[in-house]
Amino acid sequence: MKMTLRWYGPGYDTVSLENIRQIPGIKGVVTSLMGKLPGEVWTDEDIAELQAAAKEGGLDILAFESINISDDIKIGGAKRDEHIANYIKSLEAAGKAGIQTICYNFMPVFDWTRTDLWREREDGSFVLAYNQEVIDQVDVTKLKESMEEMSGGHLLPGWEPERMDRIRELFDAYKDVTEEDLFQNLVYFLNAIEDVCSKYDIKMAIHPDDPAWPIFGLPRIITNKEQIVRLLTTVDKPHNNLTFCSGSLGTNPKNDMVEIIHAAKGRIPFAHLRNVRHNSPTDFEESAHLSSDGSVDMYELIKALHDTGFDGIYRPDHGRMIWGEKALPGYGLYDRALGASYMEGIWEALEKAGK
Ligand code: DNO
Repeated sequence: MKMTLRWYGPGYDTVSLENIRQIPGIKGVVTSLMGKLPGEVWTDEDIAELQAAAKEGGLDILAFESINISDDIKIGGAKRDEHIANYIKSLEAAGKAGIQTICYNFMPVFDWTRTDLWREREDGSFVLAYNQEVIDQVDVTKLKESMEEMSGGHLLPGWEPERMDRIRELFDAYKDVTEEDLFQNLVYFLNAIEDVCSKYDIKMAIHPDDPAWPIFGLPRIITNKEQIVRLLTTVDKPHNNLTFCSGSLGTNPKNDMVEIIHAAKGRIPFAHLRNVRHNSPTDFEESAHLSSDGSVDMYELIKALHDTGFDGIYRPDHGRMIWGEKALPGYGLYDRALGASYMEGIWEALEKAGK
């Protein structure tokens, strides 16, 4: 099991590799080519440059998070096969560079969604939060503006401005796409990339939808155990795997995440661990990692990973903004470092107790 931190790469991240490297137990970073649009090819040169930048900071890249999937692939649109061919080229380049874990998601239009990126807690820390009542009142045509306002001018990962500019067009394109269509398009994509994945032993690790239910009337298909098991069994191949994310699956208190880890045993090459505190049936916030601060029992989750022989990479995922830090929402240094140490402590205790 290898502890990592997400690093957004040169020019994007406020956290330096120098600092990341000093977190005890860190084995590498997970990163992405932030300037690439979904559907574009990642070349050998692009990847070599990113690897060199990480190396210069003394760290290896252990996974790509994410090589994003275009909406044409998700919708089954006119450019689907062209974009899949490009994706295969990107995987070829990743495989050649020795990067074998690829995190991605299949959420329509946008990645994870929060309504508040700077909610102040009692102790003066700031956290990401979600309130369904706010979402229900959002005018999707003004989503770009509201997100810019909420993110305090930071570029929010997963909400590329290019995508936001096409928001109306994208909503139209998804009008007739059902959950089943989306699922079948995911299966089509996974089957199409199987060869290149086998060639380089690449593990595709789908990230769950966040929050774990449909929003803005768009279909969502990776929200619970049944859907995850269906995907893993429909494409029952070594390249089809899950990024287990406690922050995403944990948004829905009905998800039994220990059960999900057991159901996906052997198919979790990557884990994102963060805690969620449910304040009401329609409101949650991202708390500190500690079990006592949130609604998720982190010990039970890490124990389930340990019990199922997890030997992939994991990361503390989002953290609170503390000690006056200013960083990308969720991606400061300090609280993620605390989270990483806490998890390493649980893992060490589990290892020693098992002996
Ligand atoms: C949130 C992240 C997600 C994740 C993507 C994977 O901070 O966990 O943005 O990287 O959903 O494609």
